[in-house]
Amino acid sequence: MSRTIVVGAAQLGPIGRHEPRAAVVERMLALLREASSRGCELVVFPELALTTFFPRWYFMEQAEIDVFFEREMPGPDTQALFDEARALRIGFHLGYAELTQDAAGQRRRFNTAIMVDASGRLVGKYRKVHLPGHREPQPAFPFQHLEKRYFEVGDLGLPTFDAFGGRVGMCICNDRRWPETFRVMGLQGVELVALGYNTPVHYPPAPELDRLQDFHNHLSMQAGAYQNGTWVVGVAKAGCEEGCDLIGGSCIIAPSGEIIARCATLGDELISAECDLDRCQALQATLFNFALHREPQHYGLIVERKGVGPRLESGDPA
Ligand code: CDV
Repeated sequence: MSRTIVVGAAQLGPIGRHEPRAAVVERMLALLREASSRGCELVVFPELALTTFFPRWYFMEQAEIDVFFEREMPGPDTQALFDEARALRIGFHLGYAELTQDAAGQRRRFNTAIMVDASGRLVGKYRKVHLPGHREPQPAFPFQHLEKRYFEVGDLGLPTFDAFGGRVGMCICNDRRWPETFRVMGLQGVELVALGYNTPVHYPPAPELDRLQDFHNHLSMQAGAYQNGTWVVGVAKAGCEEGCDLIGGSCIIAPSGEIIARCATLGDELISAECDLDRCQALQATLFNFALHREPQHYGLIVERKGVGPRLESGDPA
């Protein structure tokens, strides 16, 4: 039986600070319908897809921050997305800011992504683990990146889910730069990783890297795909958003590490590709047969140490 799924990457152009959720959802519905006309079975939307990328501003009042968060999913504005996707028999991946509240009234905030299948069933949820940026405002920077202030580190690990006839995983934006992200999913036999991103062209702590933003985006995702023999679907929120330029370059990457479809604009744009999940075996069963070739007894530092420490003493090889 064929395990080929047609996947759409639904890049979004900029979203204004005061653009209503309902207007954004309308844009997403247009992409969803186009995906349907192309036979897509899964559509991937970006990180924090429903609003502008609000961590670029320092807000003093929690209430100002919370307007960007979803208290329920689906909620009043997102229900239409769920309804249309189910009617079109398309699954989707959606990034959003999640606000939870427990019985004691304790509130928690996460940078979250969900995967929903063609029947509207929630396949899985992921909360971003690698939060970039800073906790305190940086007055010298032209814009802020306050993810460390506004979100908690995700508490769900890096799980995978059986859906769409294969094993799927999720990560979010900065997660893609860390090989650990892909390897933890690779060790679960992941066959398709969906991820969204908001990546400014300008990186204030090291502006000499600005010219390489597109390169590093693809480098990270292509390496993650190849080294774990998995499909990767990376989707941007792109363009000039509230004066901040965000890279595009949304793409679908084969397990070989090759980009097989790529957005050409910085606006709302859908690309699609046929993803044969059986192609993962060409790497997962050979060069990257982990059970055969990994040597984890030599990888202890990866989990024992967080930052750089003293060098390892090796035995005298002579
Ligand atoms: N949203 C992000 O996680 N953005 C980071 C930027 C700040 C470097 C990224 O890794 O693309």
